[in-house]
Amino acid sequence: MTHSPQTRSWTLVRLHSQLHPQRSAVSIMAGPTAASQHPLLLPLLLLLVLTMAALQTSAVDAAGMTRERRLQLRDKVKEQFNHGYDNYLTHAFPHDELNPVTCTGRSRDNNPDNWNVNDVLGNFSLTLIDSLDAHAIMNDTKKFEDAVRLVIRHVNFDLDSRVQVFEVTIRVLGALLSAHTLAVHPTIGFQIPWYADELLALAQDLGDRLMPAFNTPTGIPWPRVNLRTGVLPYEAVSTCSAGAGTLILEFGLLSRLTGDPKYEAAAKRALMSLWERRSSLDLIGNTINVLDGKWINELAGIGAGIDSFYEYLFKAYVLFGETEYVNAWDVAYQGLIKHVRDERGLLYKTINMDTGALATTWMDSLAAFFPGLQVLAGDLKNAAALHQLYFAIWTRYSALPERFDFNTRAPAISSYPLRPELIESTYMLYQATRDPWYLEVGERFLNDFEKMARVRCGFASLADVEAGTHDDRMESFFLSETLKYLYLLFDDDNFVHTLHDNHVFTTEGHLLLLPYTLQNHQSASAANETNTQSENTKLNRTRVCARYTPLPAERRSKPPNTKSDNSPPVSAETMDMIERLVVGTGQEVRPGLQQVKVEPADGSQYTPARTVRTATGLFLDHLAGVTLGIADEGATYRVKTVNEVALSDTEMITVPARGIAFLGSTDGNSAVFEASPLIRLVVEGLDKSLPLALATYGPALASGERIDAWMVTPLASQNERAKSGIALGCAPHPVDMAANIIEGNLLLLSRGGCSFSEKTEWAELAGAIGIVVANNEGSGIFPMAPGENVTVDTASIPSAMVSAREGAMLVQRLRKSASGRLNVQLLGPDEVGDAGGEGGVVAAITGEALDTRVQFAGRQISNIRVIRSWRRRGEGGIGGRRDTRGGRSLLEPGRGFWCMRFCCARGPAVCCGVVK
Ligand code: DMJ
Repeated sequence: MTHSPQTRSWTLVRLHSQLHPQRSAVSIMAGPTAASQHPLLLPLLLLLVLTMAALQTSAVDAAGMTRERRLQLRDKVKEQFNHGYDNYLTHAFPHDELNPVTCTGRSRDNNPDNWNVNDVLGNFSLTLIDSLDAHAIMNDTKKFEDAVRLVIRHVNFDLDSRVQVFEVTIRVLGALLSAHTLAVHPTIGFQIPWYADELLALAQDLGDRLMPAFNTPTGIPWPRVNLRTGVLPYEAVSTCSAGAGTLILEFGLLSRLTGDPKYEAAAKRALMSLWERRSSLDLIGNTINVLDGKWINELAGIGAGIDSFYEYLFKAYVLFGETEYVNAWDVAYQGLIKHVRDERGLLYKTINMDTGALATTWMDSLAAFFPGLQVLAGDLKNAAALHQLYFAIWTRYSALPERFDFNTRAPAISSYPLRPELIESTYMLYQATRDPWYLEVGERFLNDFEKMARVRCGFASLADVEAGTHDDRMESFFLSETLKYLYLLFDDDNFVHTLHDNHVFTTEGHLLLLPYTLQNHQSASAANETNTQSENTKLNRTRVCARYTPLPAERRSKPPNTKSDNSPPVSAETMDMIERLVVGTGQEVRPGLQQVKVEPADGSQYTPARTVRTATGLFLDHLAGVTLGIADEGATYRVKTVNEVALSDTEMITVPARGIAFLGSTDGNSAVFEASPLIRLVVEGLDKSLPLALATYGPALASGERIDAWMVTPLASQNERAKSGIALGCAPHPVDMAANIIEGNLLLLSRGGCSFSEKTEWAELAGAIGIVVANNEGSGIFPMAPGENVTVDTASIPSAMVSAREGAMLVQRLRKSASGRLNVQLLGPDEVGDAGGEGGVVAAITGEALDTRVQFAGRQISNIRVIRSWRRRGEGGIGGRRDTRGGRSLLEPGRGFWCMRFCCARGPAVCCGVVK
């Protein structure tokens, strides 16, 4: 496709003429020469211009929202911003974040498993920095200058903080660069007279501290660095695509502003290195190994873990004007439209990057940014439809659940940390279409923030959108992004809308400017841009300004019709589909929408199985892959089918009581399940044994089998730095530690940082005889499954999980032990028979007695029998070789959502619930 510099975005032209109707009219209608030749022409023109301007104004008014109302809403957003920001300064600064309910500050806690906090909070007054450019955008010159001064006085990055490269880049580096360009820009209006590039110096210092992350064979950065010491020796090798591919805007601008090309070169290499590893469907996966460049998680889509990779691929072109970005984007976008967007044109699915097979049935709230990106790329039609889908979910909860399951039409994760994505897309769509509908949508957001989230000292994240409960946390992006976009939506006259410099909003909502004057600092990569692309894909750039040139007219979709009746700008048919996707009709599947929990007995360590509705039946999602078709029999429901196997009236099915069950489509007549058994850990000095869930990979322990061992752990180390890395066990253990501590012993590790099978692999290499992984949430345990890319089970040491609580207790005991080790025994599972009651709903099980009942809509399901299964060493089964071809948990196309691709080997110890 050709990108011509002459082509102008209709968005920009339209926006321009709306903001300056007089100027457009004069220049189009007649130049000064014509006017001087006809004495009457000037007054006539003036009259015409005034009439047009008046018409334009009243048209906007008639379209739904007066200018006065817009300004009221804009000012209300500013009041909301000040409520959050002022309270942060009063109650939280210099901490990183504000706890708005208790009016206190929040800092990192150095617990490596608490990544949601410690990836982001570096002890550098995050909220102060992240908000910097918002003051300017909200036209608060004083607050902007005060905040710049405060940052210069207080912020220093020489910190012993292990943080995520991505988070610090987008929230901190981006904010510093944005504020720097605003503080020096001669015409925008926020120049600070005393300012002497201090923010740029801070940005460069921070950039230098992040640079060690790029030191990998692939150029794909390590996900985390310690700001003082660089990459820790035990850093996890896996990074998500968004983490590695969302750096080019900030690092690129840092290079352009400092004149040092190394930052841009590193970030560009990372982005392109990911892109080079795309599949034949032109999709990238979710998680990749930074050392060998192999995909760890092959799930493709536009949600969590991938989202902003696409954003930066395109926006790098917008800011820098280099064609290789837009050429890659073109291919990437086609890949998404072809494979990820479903045939209805509405859902953007999560699929396997190689096969295209559907992998999950959820949509992430993070993906609500995508319509904004589609606007920028000129695809308004798709943008409007996807935005509408997300807004329909919003209207159900007055918020956007973190994850929404389009099969159950219910939140899969119910929290809402006041994210900006949907507001950002609304702003972009309004800028592009001027459809007043989007202003109404914005007003709804504003009111819902007030109603759902406003508390005494700020705005609180929602812990549960259905219950309306709060988390005592205000993430920095609420000020830096969410409210910024909402303000911009209502502020037609904002300077951003008439900027002449290359500019772009980063994924954290920071305004990055690349003024013309800096354009001569062409990047090394731009200078070397090869001529390998065909002629028609190259941008005909000018020397002065390689400005973003949107898709040519023939590639752009038509803008949705502007409405004046406050109805959504998508077709009735699309609205119908949205209605069905978000709330369901209740007709497709009976018996209704209710979710069911399969509760374990009190004291059980197991997470309850959850029965959720699918398009054609019930899905036992904790027992992965088992779908039940059920019939309504009045007082009870009866199982009619299990996956694709039909049941006759006299037949019943069996499901394992707990753990993950795998369904193989063996011969069409049987369903094969496996549930991992509970084994036990006897610990010296403890009067009762601890239950452990054996992993689904590695050798099993036979019933009655006993392994005597010493348990050791890096978790008990007093050295915090060593502890955080080693405790995860996601990299080779140091030779001396392996030889002196691990070899011959049972290793206790902490959950997180990499896949379970990676932990097992490194432990095995260090000579451990087995691993116990302490869960990091709640008191539950579950059978650990291998990483997504593990197709052959090679682990020869057993792995098992202990609950977080009992793991912590073990660490305490290990700390107190003079030798640093504990005498333990691992015991195989008790011998337990198939204790299901004949034809009973669900039987109690002897031994670990789970009085599990499967109910739906308050009624029991009549012919499920729950059995207990176990494995024995050497008897094949799941512990043997397996054929996953493309990974577990992937769903086959054409066979419905519920048909798992996983196929376990046959073996007498693998429990087969024989249907016939
Ligand atoms: C922000 O930090 C950025 O928008 C990022 O790209 C995704 N997550 C948050 C907001 O949801």
